[in-house]
Amino acid sequence: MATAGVKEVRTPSLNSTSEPPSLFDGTSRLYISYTCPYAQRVWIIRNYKGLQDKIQLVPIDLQDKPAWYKEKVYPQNKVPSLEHNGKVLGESLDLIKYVDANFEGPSLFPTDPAKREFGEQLISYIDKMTADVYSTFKQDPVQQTCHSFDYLEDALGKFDEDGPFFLGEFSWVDVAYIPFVERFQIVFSEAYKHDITAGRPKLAAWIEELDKVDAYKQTKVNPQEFVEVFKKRFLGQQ
Ligand SMILES: N[C@@H](CCC(=O)N[C@@H](CS)C(=O)NCC(=O)O)C(=O)O
Repeated sequence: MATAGVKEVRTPSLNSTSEPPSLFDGTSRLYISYTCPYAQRVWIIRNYKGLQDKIQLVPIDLQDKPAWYKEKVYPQNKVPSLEHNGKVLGESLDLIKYVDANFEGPSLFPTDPAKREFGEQLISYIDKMTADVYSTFKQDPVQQTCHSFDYLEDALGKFDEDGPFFLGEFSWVDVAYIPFVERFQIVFSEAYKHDITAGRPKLAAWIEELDKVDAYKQTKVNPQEFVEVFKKRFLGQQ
């Protein structure tokens, strides 16, 4: 098992010139991209459960994808996908549940029914929250995203007596949100000179605590690389 604190070496992404791995040979593989927030969710879970030796990471270059990925691995042609027991499964939120249920290691789903219910409620909001934030980028993001970040600040108050995470303890809800909040924090700071945690002490503390979780730390996006991708994709700059 990779030791906590030791940085996992990031192997180069596979592109259109790369050979496929020996598919369906019994190895479990998680296909990701180093910049994809959806893939990052499953990567964090894999690390947190200590599955570095059980689930091999296969990084894909999304700008120059290998044809075999769509043809032989995952016809939807997106990351993440997980090759396990002769099948390939996708969709990051489903994969979080699948890895939690089908592999060894600590569970990220609390047993307390009130926490389970609140967790589902927070997850049901996540696609709207991220879409709302992305939709403001060509307008006035600092003003227009206040309610989205305030929602997170309020949510972090619900179980704060148990800890700084959404359900008190670290859970799948934190894993689902942090890749997006990480990117928003970078973009707001770099492109709009705005700190999304200003006036939001719980959000600030949440990010600070997550930064201490090695399973997450290992997966963080390279900020410069992400800003470049963001400018091209969301602001139409070359
Ligand atoms: N709903 C999917 C979304 C996955 C997704 O959109 N992944 C993006 C990368 S972040 C992708 O693979 N897009 C295809 C491409 O860029 O070619 C999930 O939660 O897993």
